Amino acid sequence: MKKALITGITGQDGSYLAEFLLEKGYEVHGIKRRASSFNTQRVDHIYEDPHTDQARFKLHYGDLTDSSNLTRILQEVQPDEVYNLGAQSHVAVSFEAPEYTADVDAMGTLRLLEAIRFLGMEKKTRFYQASTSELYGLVQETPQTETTPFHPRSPYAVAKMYAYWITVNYREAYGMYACNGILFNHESPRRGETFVTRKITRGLANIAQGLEDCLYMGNIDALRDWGHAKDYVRMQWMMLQQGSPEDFVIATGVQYSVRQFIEWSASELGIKLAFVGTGLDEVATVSAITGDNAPGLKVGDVVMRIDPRYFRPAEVETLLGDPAKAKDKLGWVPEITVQEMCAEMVAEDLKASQRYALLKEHGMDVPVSIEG
Ligand code: NDP
Ligand code: GDR
Repeated sequence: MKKALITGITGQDGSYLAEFLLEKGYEVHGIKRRASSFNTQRVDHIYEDPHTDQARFKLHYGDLTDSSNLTRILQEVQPDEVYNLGAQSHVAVSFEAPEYTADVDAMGTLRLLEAIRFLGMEKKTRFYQASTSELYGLVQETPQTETTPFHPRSPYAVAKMYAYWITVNYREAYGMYACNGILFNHESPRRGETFVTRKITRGLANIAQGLEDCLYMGNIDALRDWGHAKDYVRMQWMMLQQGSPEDFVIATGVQYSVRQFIEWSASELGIKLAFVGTGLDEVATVSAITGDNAPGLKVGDVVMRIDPRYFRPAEVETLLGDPAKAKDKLGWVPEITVQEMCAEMVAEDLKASQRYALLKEHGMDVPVSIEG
């Protein structure tokens, strides 16, 4: 039975990858951080009682800032494959906490690679690094491929650039099977609540149910190439099954704006929006309501305003990936479109909002605030 170790198993990708690998028959080990409250919601459904001998899903306490801990876990687990998905992954937050972001995202990757080498596992253990389209930042060519030059635009992207190159370096210097997946934005109902897609689907669902008044957004003209996390974790695994290690761009090859994502999400809720004004004064108002998913709204209500607090000190305006290499060499193509993904996310968030609305009706407090 193959063994995999996943850092960031409690995150969006970690949870889908763990499911995927369990289905493939792997024993899956994950590193979770100690927190003062439960932080395993995304993997609770695949939790197995560790007291039984058959358990194939195992969690270990750890942190990418702690090399002795990483070394001990690697020695204990002896994984065939390591997926380094753990990171301070929020671009805007990286401007607030740049040093911590570098420690986890850059140095954390080095700590893992060095621990594999130190333990003499560099010929046995394959390594996947969660690299990112943020490396392209101020883009030098469109669409972006494996050879497009990098120009990172945030402390997050700069830290990820170190992680990218140290992965390449360990491959070249020590013959490690180590590769980078340069993944473009990917989302799902499990996406963190402060990333833009989930902020929109969750926020609009709450507004439709009368739980909140308005969605406050930053740069809604930003363009992204969005895919579904389920499609992207499949590719993470495929990259580690080849004859030799290589880096791949994973993207859909289609680009939309944040504004379009807002329109689709509203439309899934049976709301038509009109965008009025420009710049900081732009708002989105309800121009029509069809169906009964928006009892909290009427025509003319303002559901979105611009708040400059969500602007970034340096923005990545546009990203569009070319996944041709992944298709040609690995036969990978994304199966879920961004519109299907948006519909799935809205449906899930609407269910939660409807439950909260019911609780509120009965006098209970509900968690609806959105920052991010
Ligand atoms: P999430 O933010 O959902 O998950 C990040 C994971 O990393 C969580 O499990 C988190 O733990 C863990 N983590 C954070 N800090 C530490 C630390 N100090 N030590 C150990 N673990 C830590 O990210 P995604 O699942 O969306 O992304 C997975 C990876 O892919 C990340 O590295 C991200 O930067 C990268 N990436 C993501 C893309 C995307 O569009 N989703 C695109 C390209 C790259 P906790 O749950 O306790 O917070
Ligand atoms: P990104 O994702 O920065 O691309 O990083 P995010 O969803 O946070 O932003 C996408 C774009 O939307 C704009 N935006 C807003 N973003 C947020 N979060 N909140 C807002 O209110 C808002 N308004 C507009 C942003 O400015 C940006 O242009 C994600 C993360 O998952 C990274 O870890 C990963 O590496 C990259 O995707 C690829």
